[in-house]
Parts: sequence; C-alpha cells; structure tokens
Amino acid sequence: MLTSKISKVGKVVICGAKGVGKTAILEQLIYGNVSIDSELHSTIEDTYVASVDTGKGSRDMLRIYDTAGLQGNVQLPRHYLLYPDAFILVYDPSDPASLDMLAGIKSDIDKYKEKKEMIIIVIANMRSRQVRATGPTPINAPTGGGTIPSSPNGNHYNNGNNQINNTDLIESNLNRANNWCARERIKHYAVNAMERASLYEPFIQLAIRLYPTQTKSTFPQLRQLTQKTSKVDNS
Ligand SMILES: Nc1nc2c(ncn2[C@@H]2O[C@H](COP(=O)(O)OP(=O)(O)OP(=O)(O)O)[C@@H](O)[C@H]2O)c(=O)[nH]1
Ligand SMILES: [Mg+2]
Repeated sequence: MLTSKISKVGKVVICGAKGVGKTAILEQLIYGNVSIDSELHSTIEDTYVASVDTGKGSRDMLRIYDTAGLQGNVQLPRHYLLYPDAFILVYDPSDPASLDMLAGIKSDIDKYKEKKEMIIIVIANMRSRQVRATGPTPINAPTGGGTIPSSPNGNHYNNGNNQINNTDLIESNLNRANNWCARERIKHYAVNAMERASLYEPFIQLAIRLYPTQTKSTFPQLRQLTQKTSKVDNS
C-alpha cells in the first residue's frame, strides 16, 4: 500500500518490437519476480501503475501502458500516440531490426505531439549479456556519425561478413542507437531486465522529467511500485 501522498499521475507508453523485453522490464521493475525461467506471454495490452518515491514525502505515479510488440511495418496504434505524457522505446541491441523500428515510432510520435514536447527515452535491453559493471548506463555521449536506417531491414553491419561476432554486433547497434539518440536529444539507457537494480534509473529519471518542480538533483530511490490495475491478456 502507499503510505505517502500521491501527487500526480503521468501517462507513459512503453513500446518497441515484439519480444524485446518490454513486459519483463515492467514486471521486474514493479514486482521483482522475473528470472530467465519466467514464462511471459506476448502482450495484447496491459496497464501498470508504478509509484516512484521521490524522497520528498510524496510519490510520483506513473501509469504505464504496456503495448503489443510491433513486427514488420505495423505501426504503433494511433490511440497510443494521443494521450501519453512520455514514451519508453525499447530495443534489443542484438536485434538490429528492433532498433531500426524506433525511428519510425519516433517520427509517428513527432507527428502527433501537437501541443507539447514529448518526453521520450530509449532503453536497450541487454538480453544477451550482463549490463556493464558500472550498472545502468545512460549512454548519450555523442560520438558522431551513424544513422538508423528507415527500413526495418536496413541493417548494414553484418552484411554477409560473418567475422563480425555477436558482441561486435551489439556494440555496433549500441553505438548506432547512441548516435541517433544524441541527434534526437533522447536519453539512452542500457539495462538488463533480469537485473532489477538496472531498471531504476531510467524510470526515476523519467519521473523527474515528468514532475520537474517536485524533484531535486539528488538521486531518489525508487522504492515501491504498486498494483497492476488491469491485465487484459496474460493467459
Ligand atoms: N535472458 C533474458 N531474457 C529476457 C530478457 N528480457 C526478456 N526476456 C525473455 O524474452 C521473452 C520475451 O520477453 P517479453 O518481456 O515478453 O517481451 P515483450 O517485448 O513484452 O514481448 P511482446 O509483448 O510480445 O511484444 C520472455 O521469455 C522473457 O523472459 C532479458 O533481459 N534476458
Ligand atoms: Mg509484452
């Protein structure tokens, strides 16, 4: 139960390619009950409520809409573009197409953000390796160059060259994402859905940006995340 006053509710949509770990991230963040043995089903639509402890006697609530993963040329349904205050775009750095897809989602968001600057963050879910020893990393240091091809199949990093191994592919995609995020002025985080602590920073920073007048530069603890309000599909 919540013990301190809830001040506001920010509406957040989490989206990205199918199977990149969107639900695992939310389930781990909120319940801490996800392991590599967990069986998660493809999402149709779920809603989570996360209460972020700002350390100031009140909590900032995030209502997070978990969306069905996108495949191919399928776009994010329009209604998800209309009402949120913030977007979390998730990709798997070992899957270049999941990164390519984010450019299309971002341009759809831009088309619909009529009245205000939308808050967007990008999360790389490092499924196939551990997050660096330094923990969750905002990786927005601009390094110049590189683009996200507009085509979902526009990966040009492993173009028949089998000498590029999976680690190199991941590094390439992280760099590519980093460059794109720097150009788009989007925060870019690397997390591992299996490591709960790696998930705190992006969500705390998101709450801070959604409620800038309520938070200070000190790093608050994301302490309690509460009830899931509805679960449409988990059967
Ligand atoms: N090892 C490992 N497995 C993961 C990780 N994140 C997700 N998975 C697994 O990958 C599968 C897909 O994860 P989901 O969280 O359901 O992915 P999703 O993006 O929500 O998928 P859709 O709802 O279909 O779009 C599940 O079996 C997860 O347990 C991770 O960081 N590491
Ligand atoms: Mg899901």
